[in-house]
Amino acid sequence: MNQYLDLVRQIIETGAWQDNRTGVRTISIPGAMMRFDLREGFPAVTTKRLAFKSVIAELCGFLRAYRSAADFRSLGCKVWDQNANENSEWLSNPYRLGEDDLGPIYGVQWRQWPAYKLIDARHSDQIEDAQSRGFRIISPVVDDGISKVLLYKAIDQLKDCLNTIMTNPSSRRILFHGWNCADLDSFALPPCHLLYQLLPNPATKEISLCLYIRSNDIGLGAPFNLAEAAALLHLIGRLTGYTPRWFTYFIGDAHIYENHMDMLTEQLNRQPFASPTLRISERIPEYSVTGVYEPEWLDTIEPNDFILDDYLHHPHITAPMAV
Ligand code: DHF
Ligand code: TMP
Repeated sequence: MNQYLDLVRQIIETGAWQDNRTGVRTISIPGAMMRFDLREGFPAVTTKRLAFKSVIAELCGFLRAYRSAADFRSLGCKVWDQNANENSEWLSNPYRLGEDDLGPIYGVQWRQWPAYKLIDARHSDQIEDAQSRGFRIISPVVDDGISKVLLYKAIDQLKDCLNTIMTNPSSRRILFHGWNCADLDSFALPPCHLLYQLLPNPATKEISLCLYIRSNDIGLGAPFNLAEAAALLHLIGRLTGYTPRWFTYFIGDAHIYENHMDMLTEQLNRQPFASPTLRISERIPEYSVTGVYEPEWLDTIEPNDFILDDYLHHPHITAPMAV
């Protein structure tokens, strides 16, 4: 994890101090990248103890399309409590569905992206085509004097990605997105990690991931985001018969909050350990062994299905999250 410490150093040495909505200033750089060879280990920070259980619980919550802090807590992840209940802008947002609601964050978009089509009623071929792909007719409507049909479908982007890995692995279009423009008014926090592209190589049977994060809190957020995306890639590899290989992590605004400086300078003084390894429970069938494709495991995977082996780390340190 030297790359993480290099990024921390680069931000401190070359960044600019900036204000932001939280009132806690950051030192920031515009644009950064890290690239990990997952054959060499799992990207868990070792200069502090990563809250691995919490990371994995958050991932399982996303896979189940959870949208309330209470649901995340029920799996063992408390990191959404403050966003759900302490940001005054969100508390007065008309789309908030009461205490603990977060809006249709990550998992809702990953597994149930709300898709609508408004088709001219005379184009029955288009309507039939959409229906054959799972769109359901909601209602006939008159739009600008023209008779149309409104159709709806909740798109499972993630399962669609797995299906494409199985049927068309040379595709360069295997991605899922969190940035739903039409929903931006109804999130407790607009998506930070927002674009995941999967790159299977059918010749080597390796699968890689490119992740784009528009805004990244390097002290608290990045260790979670790195571990979570790598764990997801391991799960996808298990279900589709590929070995995780390259994990490339792109950041838009890479920043350190001013009240995280003590934590991070302490981490820079610590000598990193060798990376641990991630193991996924044997109860999750390995496609490359069974030859049976079971994407339904995405819905029932449990926090205990992810095990971190040989994790050597320095003592726990933490710092406040800016809300
Ligand atoms: N807001 C801000 N300002 N930064 C974030 O990283 C952030 N992340 C969110 C929601 N809002 C955010 C979701 N992810 C922690 C880690 C990840 C996370 C939110 C919070 C966190 O506080 N981590 C502590 C405690 C973890 C634990 O014990 O469960 C840590 O020390 O890692
Ligand atoms: P912003 O919406 O003003 O960019 O604030 C979001 C903050 O949360 C920002 O500091 C980035 C941080 N963040 C992460 O770094 N990773 C995450 O996964 C989440 C949810 C937030």
